[in-house]
Amino acid sequence: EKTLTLVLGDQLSFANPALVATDRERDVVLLAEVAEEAAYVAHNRHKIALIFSAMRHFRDALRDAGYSVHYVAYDDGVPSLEAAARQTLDAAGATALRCCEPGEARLAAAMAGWQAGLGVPVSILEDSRFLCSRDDFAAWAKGRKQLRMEYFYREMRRRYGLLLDADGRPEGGQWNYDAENRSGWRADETVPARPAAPVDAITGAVLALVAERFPANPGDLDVFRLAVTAEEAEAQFQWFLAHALDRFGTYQDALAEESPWLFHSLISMYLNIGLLEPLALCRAVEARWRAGGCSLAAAEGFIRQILGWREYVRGIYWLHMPAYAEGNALHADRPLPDWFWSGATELRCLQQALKQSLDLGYAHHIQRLMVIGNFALLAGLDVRAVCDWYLAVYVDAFEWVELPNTLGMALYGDGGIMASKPYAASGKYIQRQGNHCASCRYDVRKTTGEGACPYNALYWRFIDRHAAYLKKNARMGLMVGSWQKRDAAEREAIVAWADGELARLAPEDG
Ligand code: FAD
Ligand code: DLZ
Repeated sequence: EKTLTLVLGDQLSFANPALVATDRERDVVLLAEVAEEAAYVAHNRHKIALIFSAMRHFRDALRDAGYSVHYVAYDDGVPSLEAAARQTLDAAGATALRCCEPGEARLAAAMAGWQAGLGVPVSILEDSRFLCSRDDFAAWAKGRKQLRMEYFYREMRRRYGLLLDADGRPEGGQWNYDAENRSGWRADETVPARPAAPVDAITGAVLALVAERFPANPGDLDVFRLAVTAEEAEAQFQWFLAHALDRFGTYQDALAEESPWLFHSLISMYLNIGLLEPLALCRAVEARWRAGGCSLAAAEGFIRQILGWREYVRGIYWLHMPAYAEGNALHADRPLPDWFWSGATELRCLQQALKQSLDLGYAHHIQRLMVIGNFALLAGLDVRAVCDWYLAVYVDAFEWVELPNTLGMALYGDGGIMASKPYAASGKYIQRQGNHCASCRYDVRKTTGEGACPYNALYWRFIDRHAAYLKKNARMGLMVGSWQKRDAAEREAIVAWADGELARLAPEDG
């Protein structure tokens, strides 16, 4: 039976199970640029350009490999994936459709109606590009009172034999070297210049299209630098191995004035759309360590992110959706300030993190979690609006990975499924991790009064507001206790100052 294989814009890999099942002689492959996917949030223009260019390059790679490919370009004006599938089924005379499962519950729910809508059998295949299947994760989670990434990660290390000694014990005697991954940035090392990927004719045409069709979306296309093929993405990763991995270990949690990415790998978007493969990256990093090319803390830290966190958040997403998206444990509902869309704030750390997020579609983990996310948590910004912002702004954002990180880890909206305590911090943390405070108009040593760093008073206001809830958490109890022991007048003054700052920075009327 001639079958149409639909390949989504974040499934651009020959290991895509729907392609593996495709008969090159008989079947037809469809890739489609459609308004529905390009507009369900105001995606960063870098993200749209990355996906469209990578789709077009993958189309050519598929044709070179002997597949018959039907390609719908954005200007063909086909509104949705379902419409593109309908058209192509008819044109190709195909009588069935197959696709690898999508990474977002929104699209999975829509696809569940396709068989009836299209009038042909539709098979949705399990996404085999992850290292832990949804069923395996659910089996691991079953019966556990509390899920913790660390235990999942150890099992994954064992399962894939990564960083283990000959007796199956963790190399170096410890599973986790997180404590060695937390140095603050003091600008006393050089950040190596990072090569941009080349812009070829296909990417050039896509950049022109995106500039014209998405004029209001965030993203400065003049600085587009992303890889759009598996080979280019691999070259970016090889650069990271040779020039950044070792220092990545040390500065994983650092914040720097000098660089938007420090020693981070900048590969999440390639992994998420299928241009790189997670196990190969982990094995390459292990090999680099075994060859003496980086510290064990760097190799373990990197592998933990890919083998541990990335798989873990995906497991949490599918285990708890769709209810997960409704979580708002701390009842946060303050409107997202407009300056989230411009970066126009005088808080230096926040300004830099927002600006690079909007312009490049990239911020590293600590910027996402402890600068932007922390502000949103302390200010009580509306959970749904913040999640939509993250989904729109980052090049690597797909809901399966964005939502647990934002709603769960950053905002504690899931009430503790992802994180054992809210990641709330005062300006002191931001100062310790980097050098933004030195260039900031606010004074991180002050909690109240003109020029005081807003993170400080907002932090205590957060503790005050959620004291009853946080007291139940073993890891937050001490902080609540120390706050409540303070003089009542002092507490009142801090909360009053924080309320004023909040009204100024994030007014209730948006
Ligand atoms: P590196 O710091 O070099 O890390 C290596 C790789 O590890 C990343 O490429 C990524 O694939 C993986 N990784 C690291 N941390 C995580 C994590 N917490 N969850 C999943 N994978 C992880 N990541 C996304 O891919 N898409 C998102 O939409 C996304 N949204 C986030 C939202 C918030 C609020 C937070 C706190 C984190 C989010 N992350 C997201 C995770 C992480 O911040 C990014 O993966 C990382 O910053 C990407 O940059 P990098 O490739 O330079 O990563
Ligand atoms: C993100 C995205 C965008 C911007 N455009 C397309 C598109 O035109 N066609 C397509 O197949 N996929 C696109 N994507 C990726 C999808 O939104 C993604 O596959 C789903 O969100 C599921 O993860």
